[in-house]
Amino acid sequence: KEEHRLSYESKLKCAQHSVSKKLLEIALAKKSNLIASADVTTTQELLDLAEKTGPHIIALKTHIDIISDFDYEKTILPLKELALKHQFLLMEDRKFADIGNTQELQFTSGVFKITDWADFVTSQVIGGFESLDCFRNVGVVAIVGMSSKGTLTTNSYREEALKIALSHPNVIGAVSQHKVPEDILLFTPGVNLADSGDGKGQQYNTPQHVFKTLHTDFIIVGRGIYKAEDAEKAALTYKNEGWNAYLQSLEK
Ligand code: 5BU
Repeated sequence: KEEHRLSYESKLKCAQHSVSKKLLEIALAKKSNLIASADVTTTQELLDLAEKTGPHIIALKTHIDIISDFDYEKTILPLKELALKHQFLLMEDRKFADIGNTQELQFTSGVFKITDWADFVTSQVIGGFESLDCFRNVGVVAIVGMSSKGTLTTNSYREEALKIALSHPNVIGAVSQHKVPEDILLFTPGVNLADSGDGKGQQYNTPQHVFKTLHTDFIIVGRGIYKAEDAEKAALTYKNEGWNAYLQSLEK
């Protein structure tokens, strides 16, 4: 028999980490489980997307190192203002993958100073349990499984990665294309309503599919939104699709 999934309300009751709590509170307040992935390459496009999608999303996912004209004052300060205005969190998809000391430097130094503005970050767990100790002031989403064709995140890798994710106090969730235990939040990229792939290895599923089969908590949508003619309308569509799919997954 199919197991029930837990609702956001019940996950909120047992949430330990302040970032998990915030995410779940925003999800319930906005009736949204949508994270927009801002894979754009200029500050203007980033801020435009944040302004348009802001009311409909729980978080904006950045790859801050692809912004060609990055400038802390001109890029981050207005982005933080938009996050406050529209009540969404900032998720930097840095995918750290080194020893703890180097990750700590990448997290705190350089031009991006991720530690100063990101609410949560993604990290590989390939460096082992202690490599995640440096992310003290943010939440970590551990990369457990990837969405791309031929990924090396096999069953046995995912099992070991999950052990680290479940036991580390800085970890709030996992990125995966497979089910994870209910005590960790599941973030699923590779979501698109129109395409099944991008010709570069990405593999897409629909919101319906990921909520029903993976019991995902949050969907991550990039090109489905920022490449759309009307990004705001697309965000609203994914928000509604995601929320309805979540409600249906509660009934099963
Ligand atoms: P897309 O345009 O919706 O394909 O963008 C997906 C985003 O999610 C993009 O920023 C990727 O870096 C990110 N991603 C992913 O697609 N698949 C994964 O397994 C992981 C991250 Br981990």
